Amino acid sequence: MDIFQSPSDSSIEQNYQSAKEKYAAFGIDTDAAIKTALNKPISMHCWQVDDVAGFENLEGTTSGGIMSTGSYPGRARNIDEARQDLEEVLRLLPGEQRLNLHASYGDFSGGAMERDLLDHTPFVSWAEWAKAQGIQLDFNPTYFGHPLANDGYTLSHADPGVRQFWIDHGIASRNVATYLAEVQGSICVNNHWVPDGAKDHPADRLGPRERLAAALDEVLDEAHGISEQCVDAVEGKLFGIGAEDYTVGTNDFYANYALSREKTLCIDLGHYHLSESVADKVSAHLPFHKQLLVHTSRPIRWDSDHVVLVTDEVREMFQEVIRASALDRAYLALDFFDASINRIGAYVIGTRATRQALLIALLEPSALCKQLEAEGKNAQKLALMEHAKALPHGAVWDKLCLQAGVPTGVSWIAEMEKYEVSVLQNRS
Ligand code: RNT
Ligand code: ZN
Repeated sequence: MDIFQSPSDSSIEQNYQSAKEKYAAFGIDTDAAIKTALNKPISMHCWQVDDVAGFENLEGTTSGGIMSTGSYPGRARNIDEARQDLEEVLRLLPGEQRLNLHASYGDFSGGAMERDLLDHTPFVSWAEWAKAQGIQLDFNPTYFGHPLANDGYTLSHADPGVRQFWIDHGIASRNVATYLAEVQGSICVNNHWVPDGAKDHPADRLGPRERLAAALDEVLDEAHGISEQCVDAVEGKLFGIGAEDYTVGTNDFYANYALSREKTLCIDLGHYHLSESVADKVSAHLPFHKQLLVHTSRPIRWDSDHVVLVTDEVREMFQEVIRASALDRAYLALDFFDASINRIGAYVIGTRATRQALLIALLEPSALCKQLEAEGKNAQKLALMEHAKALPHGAVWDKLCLQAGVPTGVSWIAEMEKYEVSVLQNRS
């Protein structure tokens, strides 16, 4: 028996009809949930494809406190291999996808380009590729993996020369994002994550934070003539490897920064204390922030960027977005990197899990739960929430995949294995 076989279309339809009735009993329209889940763009990160290496070939650089571990064969070694792999991944995913590029992933076949002097030309071939794939692009300045980032500080560096280099890179990244937005005729989210921090007890914690705020103000200055189509986001975190004691851009820092500058706040599921509910932050920020960017990731014991699964944390995050009717105020992106398993599989598992968690949230009878709560029927509400966990969302997910014309169930695994033999194993 082939365990990776697809269930038959008719059995998927049959199970779906029965699931549809079960959900309808609680006022949930499963067809509408599928449509919403399919139409919501998820911005896939480019950096799982090659373990966050990029295409600049810079020697002697540090990682910026993030680390991809593992040595599974088949890493994409250049831009052609990266695109080939991403195309394979896209074939296996249901729904609207975008791609999140880092500045270090430019097409530098026309020559190397320093980051402070970066222009849109290394991204012309990406824009063409994306158009051919029917997807749109997002962007990230790369404030790490560079000799001028090796001592742990970039935009908050005490040396004005180093700081200026990174300010110029930030401005350059906005120009690239604006270019991408123009050619694709839609917004381009430009996410600024800065690794700056210290291993141990800096005597001055304020100075770098003041410098980071001032440097970001220069990067984000509208005087640079950036169109509204470049949606700048800022991403905080708790710590990095080698920056265990002090991170300049913490979550508090950026919540204040984004709010006061009217920028988008990025919430990464791996960037908080493990016992904190990241989902609960959604409704804490929504009364103040117009929109949020969500990086789905999965921390295990630390910010380990494991492949996203349908965990309680991810489900609850989307539940909170849906309960708050805020899906149109949330940009969704992925952020994980695992070099210990087939990378195509990593992408498909993590991206499918993100969309599946969104679907599950859309299937929650949240209107009914809110109504019961308003009537003071809290035991009834709790019981319904518990019951909803066991409703047949898997049958709705299978229907979603069928409707999207992509492999259903685990049948995509056979595709991954075929690709591994025909493509990945030829990379030594
Ligand atoms: C790092 C941040 C950031 C990066 C990418 C590569 O902790 O999460 O988003 O993972 O920019
Ligand atoms: Zn992130």
